[in-house]
Formats: sequence, structure tokens, C-alpha cells
Amino acid sequence: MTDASTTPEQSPHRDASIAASKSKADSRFLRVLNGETVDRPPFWFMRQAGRYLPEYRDIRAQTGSFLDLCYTPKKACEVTLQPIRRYGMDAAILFSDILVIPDALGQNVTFVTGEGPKLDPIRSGEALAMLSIDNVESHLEPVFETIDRLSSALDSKTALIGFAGAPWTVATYMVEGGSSKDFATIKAWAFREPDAVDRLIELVTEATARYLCRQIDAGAQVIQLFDTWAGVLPEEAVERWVIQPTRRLVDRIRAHRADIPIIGFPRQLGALTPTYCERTGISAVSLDTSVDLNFAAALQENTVIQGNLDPILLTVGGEAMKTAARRRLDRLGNQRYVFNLGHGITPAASPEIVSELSALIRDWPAR
Ligand code: 1CP
Repeated sequence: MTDASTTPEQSPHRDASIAASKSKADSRFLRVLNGETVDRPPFWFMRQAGRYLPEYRDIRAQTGSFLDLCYTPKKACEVTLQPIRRYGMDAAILFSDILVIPDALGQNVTFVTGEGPKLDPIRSGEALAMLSIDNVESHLEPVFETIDRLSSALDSKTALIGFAGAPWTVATYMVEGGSSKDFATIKAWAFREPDAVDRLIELVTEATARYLCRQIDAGAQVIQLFDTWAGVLPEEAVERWVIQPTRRLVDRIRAHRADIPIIGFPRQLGALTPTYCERTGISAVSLDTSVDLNFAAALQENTVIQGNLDPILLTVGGEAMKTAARRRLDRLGNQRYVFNLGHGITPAASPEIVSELSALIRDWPAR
């Protein structure tokens, strides 16, 4: 394992010739994130590994819990590579979950099949004081090993994305105790005792900063911050709990590795998206399905954009899917645009339709 102060090139595990042959110039995705014009937009799909793939379901059925899968490097590496073998995306995303951070902080986290994540909720200063930052990195050691394996397994055309949840989104699961419809518990706590919620967000930010720096040391070439629930806060709270913690994370990551591209996904932030881009300092922004193409094209003048095809189209296919995909490709083109979905692939997506979409992107602009 690399320690926090070694760069990948210095890692004793890494063959210098492999590292040298992994030129960034081979990767369409890294080039677009760097502002270059390419032959066609790079593509990857949020949640590209997962239950829509039969080979994922096989491995999942042979593994105890979902967290066991995240913490078993050989299996996590395998499920990361499954969609790459089928579809040849321009980037692989580490197989893990945003909820490994509360798990590493000592909160009880389980995944109940068909019901999603369940956590013992943190709703008071006393419960918060039970969490500890001390074991975060040692607890997440298997994730760093998965990244190390992936960087050896992937060719230089396929970039490796590391990720974490943004602090606000992770905090919603920690306080609500799982998924939520209205976020009433965390919002009420934040309005009533903002300083306590600041302390929770601060703890998650620190844990996440350490986690992401170690992901970069292990070989992650790009970082994506998933802020799935950024859009549930009122405007005046967005600055405090979405923008500022993200800004602090970006600063910490850049202090560790200045040139690492960071993609933010502030889902459903709507009209505040340009403010988020300017104030957080992220390198690229992932757009949800609600963002209209004129708004996306205006953002694209100043930043790299990613998204926003509706993932439900991958359960439908045919002309509906093709027309929507071509409309985005034709409008957003081969500069400052990464083809992706507006949210994750759903378990009901068809592997054949994902294949058709991949071929359509690869063949663009030919018809
Ligand atoms: O049993 C199973 O197979 C569980 C399904 C599953 C999978 C495949 C979960 C539970 N997590 C994951 C993997 C995962 N999660 C990845 C890596 C795979 C890939 O992208 O290819 C990533 C990047 C995530 C990120 C994640 N987890 C987010 C942010 C993105 C998003 O979808 O909004 C969130 C919110 C989670 C929490 C979570 N984990 C799992 C579920 C079902 C959920 C969502 C619960 C909810 O809807 O609130």
C-alpha cells in the first residue's frame, strides 16, 4: 500500500514502464477535462456497474453483504471492469459507495436488498461525539487496494475515476438514517441548531478529504463528488452546506495534487448551478436531467459539462433514446462535453440498449 506521502510513480508496487506508458494524451476523457477538442465526446455512465448487468448480479449473489463487495478488492475490481469489457467506456468508475464514509467513521451502516441503505441515525451532539476520524484511512484500505489493482488493469485509453459523496449528501443519509422523501429531519436540525450540523459536515468533509487524497495516491486520475441531494436546501442554506464544504474539499484535494480534475454533481441545483461552479472551483459539472440544453450550452462556455440524458431512456431504447442522445451530441459537441446520464443507470436498464447508445456515441458525427 502507498502511504499518504508517496505519489503513484514512487509506489514500490508500480512498474515504472506501466506508469510511463499511461500517457494522459491517450485518454479522450482526460483531454476533454483539460479543455482540448477531440474526435467525439468521451462517455461513461453514472452507476455503469450494477444490477442491470447479469455478471454483476452473479458476483453480488456470491458475496455476503453489499459492503463486503465494496471491501473485497478482487471482486470490486472485477465489477468495475465488467461494463468496460462490454461497452468500452472512456472511463471506469471505482466500485464503492458514498456510504463507506459513515461506515468508516463508526456509524452502523447496512444495505437491505430492495430497501436501500439503513443507518443508525445521528441526531444529537452526543451521537455525533461517538464518531471518530481516527480509523477512516485504515478502514478504507481495501478501497485503495481496489484502485491500485484497477490502475494496473486498465489501458491508457480508459481513465480511472475515484469518487465520494459531497458532505451535504452524505450527512443526509447519516441523519435521516437512510433514503428520504422530504429530508425533514436534517433540515429541521440544520434550521434549529446550525452549529451542530456544521460540526457534522466538518467531520464528513475532513474524512472525505483524507479518503480522496488516498484515492489519488492509489491511482485515481479524476475525482467525482456526488451531491445527489444538493437541490433540497433553500437558497440561503446552499452556500453554507453545499458550496462551502465542496470548496474546502476542492482546496484540500488541489493542495495534495494541483492538476487533478474534479467533477461536481450538484443534482437539482437549478439556477444556482453557475454560482456553484464559480464558487466551488470544480473543474467540470455534471448536469441532471432537468437542465435544458440552452442552459447547458451557456455553462459550457466557461466550464466542462457532463450529463444529462435521462437514464429511463435506457429502459426504452429505440428512436426515443437515439433522438435524445443525438440532440445532445449535436448541440454540445466535441469540446468541453462528456456524454453521460442525468442520474445513475437503473436496475431495469437493458444491457442491449446500453450497447446501442455506446455505438451511437462512438459513431458520432457519422449517421
Ligand atoms: O445490492 C446492490 O447491488 C446495491 C445497489 C448499489 C450499487 C450498485 C448501491 C446501494 N451502491 C452501488 C454502487 C455505487 N454507488 C457506485 C459505483 C458503481 C458505479 O457507479 O458504476 C457509485 C458511484 C455510487 C454512488 C451513490 N451511492 C450515490 C450517488 C449517486 C446517485 O445515484 O445519486 C448515492 C446517493 C448512493 C447511496 C446508495 N447506495 C446504494 C443505493 C441503492 C443508494 C441510493 C439510495 C437512495 O436512493 O437514496
